[in-house]
Amino acid sequence: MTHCILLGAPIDEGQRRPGCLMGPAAYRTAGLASTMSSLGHTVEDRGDVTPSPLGDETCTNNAVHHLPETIAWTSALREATQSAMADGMPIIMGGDHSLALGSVAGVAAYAASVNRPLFVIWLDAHSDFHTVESTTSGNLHGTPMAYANGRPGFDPFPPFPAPVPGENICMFGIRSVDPAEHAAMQESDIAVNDMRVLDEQGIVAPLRAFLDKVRAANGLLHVSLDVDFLDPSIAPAVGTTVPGGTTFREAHLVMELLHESQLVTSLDLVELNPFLDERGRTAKLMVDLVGSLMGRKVFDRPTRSY
Ligand code: 4U7
Ligand code: MN
Ligand code: MN
Ligand code: MN
Repeated sequence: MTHCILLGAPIDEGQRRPGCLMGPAAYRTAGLASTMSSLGHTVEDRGDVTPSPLGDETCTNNAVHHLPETIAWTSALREATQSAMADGMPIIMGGDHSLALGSVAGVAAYAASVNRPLFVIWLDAHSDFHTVESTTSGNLHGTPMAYANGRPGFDPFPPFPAPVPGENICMFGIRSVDPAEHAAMQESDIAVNDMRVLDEQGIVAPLRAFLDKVRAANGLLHVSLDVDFLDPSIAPAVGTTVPGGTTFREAHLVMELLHESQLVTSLDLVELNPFLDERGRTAKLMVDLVGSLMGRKVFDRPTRSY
C-alpha cells in the first residue's frame, strides 16, 4: 500500500500551444484518485501548486520564452515535491514537461537529504536535453533532463541541488533528438533506448537491466511520463506528436514491470493537452497506465523475484 500525493502543476509556459494547464483537471475528471484507491492505496490531493513570485531573470538566448515564469514554477514545485517525498509518493499532474525542472529538483534534494542515490526513467519521444543556451525553439519543456543532469547553461536558474549522473538516467521511446542534444548525449553515460532499441530488443531486457542497477544501489526512482512517449494514434492529446511511438501494450508492460520492481518513488505525468483530446481518451489512457504502475493486473501470478 502506497500513500499517493497528487500535486497539480497547471503549467503552460514551457511551450507555445495553450491547453496543458487543463491537465490536472482532466486527470481528476478521468478518475486518477479513485483508480489508485480502488487498488488499495491511500490518496491525498494537495490541489494545484501556486508559482513563486515572479523574478526578473534574463538570458542571452533571445529565443527563450517565459523564463521568469518557468523559474517561478520551478522553485514552487521543487518545494512542494520535496516535502511530499517525506510523506509518500508524489504524482505531479502537468502541465507541460517544464514542470520536471522543479519536480526532479525536489526529488533530488530529498534523495540527498536521506543519503540515497536518485535514478530517473524518462519515457518520452524527446530527450529534453537542451540547455537554456542551446534550445532553438526557446521552449523550456525541452530542457529538464539536462538541468537534472547538471549540464552547464542554466545560469538564470538556481543550481540543481544534487545532479543526477548520466549512468543513473535511462530513456525510453526516444525518436526526436536535436543536433545539440545529440552531441551532448554522446558525451554522457545516459542509456538512450530509442525506438530502434525497442524494436530490436523489446522493452523488457533494457528496463530490467536498469531496474537491477537501481535495486543494487538502494536508489530512489523517479519516472517522468510524457504523453508523446505513446504513439499519437492512441494518444492524440499532445502538442508535439511524433509518429512511431510505443503501442498500448508496450506502454502498459513498462508500467507493469515498474510495479513489479516496487522501486518507483515519484512520478510526473506531463504534456497532456486536454484541448486536443478526443472525448477524453488520452486522459483515460494515462490514468489506466498509472493504474498498471500502481498494481492493476489481469491475473495474479508469481512474478519475477528480485
Ligand atoms: B517535450 C524540441 F525542437 N526538441 O527543443 C524543442 F523538437 O517535453 C522538442 O519532450 C521538445 O515534449 C519537446 O523544442 C519537449 C523540438
Ligand atoms: Mn506563451
Ligand atoms: Mn518531454
Ligand atoms: Mn516529448
